[in-house]
Amino acid sequence: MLSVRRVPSLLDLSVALPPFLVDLIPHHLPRLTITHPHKRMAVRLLWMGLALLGIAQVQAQARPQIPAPSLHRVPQQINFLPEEFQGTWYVVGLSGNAFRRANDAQSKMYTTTYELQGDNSYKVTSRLLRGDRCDTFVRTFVQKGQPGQFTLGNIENYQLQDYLVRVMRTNYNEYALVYFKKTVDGTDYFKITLYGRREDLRPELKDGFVRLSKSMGLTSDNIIFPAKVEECIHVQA
Ligand code: DBH
Repeated sequence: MLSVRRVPSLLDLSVALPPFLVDLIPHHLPRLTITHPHKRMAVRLLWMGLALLGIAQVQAQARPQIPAPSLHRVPQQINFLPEEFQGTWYVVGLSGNAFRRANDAQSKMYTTTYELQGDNSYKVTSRLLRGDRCDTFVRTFVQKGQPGQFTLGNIENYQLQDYLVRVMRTNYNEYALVYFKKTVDGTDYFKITLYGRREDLRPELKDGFVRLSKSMGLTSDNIIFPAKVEECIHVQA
């Protein structure tokens, strides 16, 4: 008798649960008349536990499920040549623990241009088509640690606790693989970009990028090949 009253109110809570949990909850259970007080309490605790699990799950989905790899597992290009790396790169591939193919399927190719400054930092300009407008985004990469590794200049102007860029592999005139890690509210987000000097790259290079991404714990669902665009992104030398 009591259970018929109370359990439905707990069930109402389950409206906020993700569908898979709602499906798991046996809706006929409240109809069973559990008369023993201890058993009623146990059932109530079970409902509450399920509700809390659901809330935890919803929160967890906002954060990346795949942790950033330990830095000693991230390769670094030896004898990095800052002058040679300059110029414009097309973002041919993009992977990371915040990317989902389902959500980012419409993502468009953009370019990032590296220009060495007097103090050896790079002025880094990204050019992209957003909606029907051209956007540019400028920041500074300052060398940190070995050549080919950088952090963000003026990081205090961004809502970031940490930012790291590491050129993993490049032949300078064709492709580059670059690792990025940012820390926001104590959470590490990482991404790998496959840069090309042109909008197209050899399939072997794309395959290598996919293998590298998977070796860092990512799945096919975290790997995107942005669609080619012609507007906004080309830069004359
Ligand atoms: O630079 C970034 O925006 C970035 C870096 C690391 C990013 O979007 C990400 C990981 O998801």
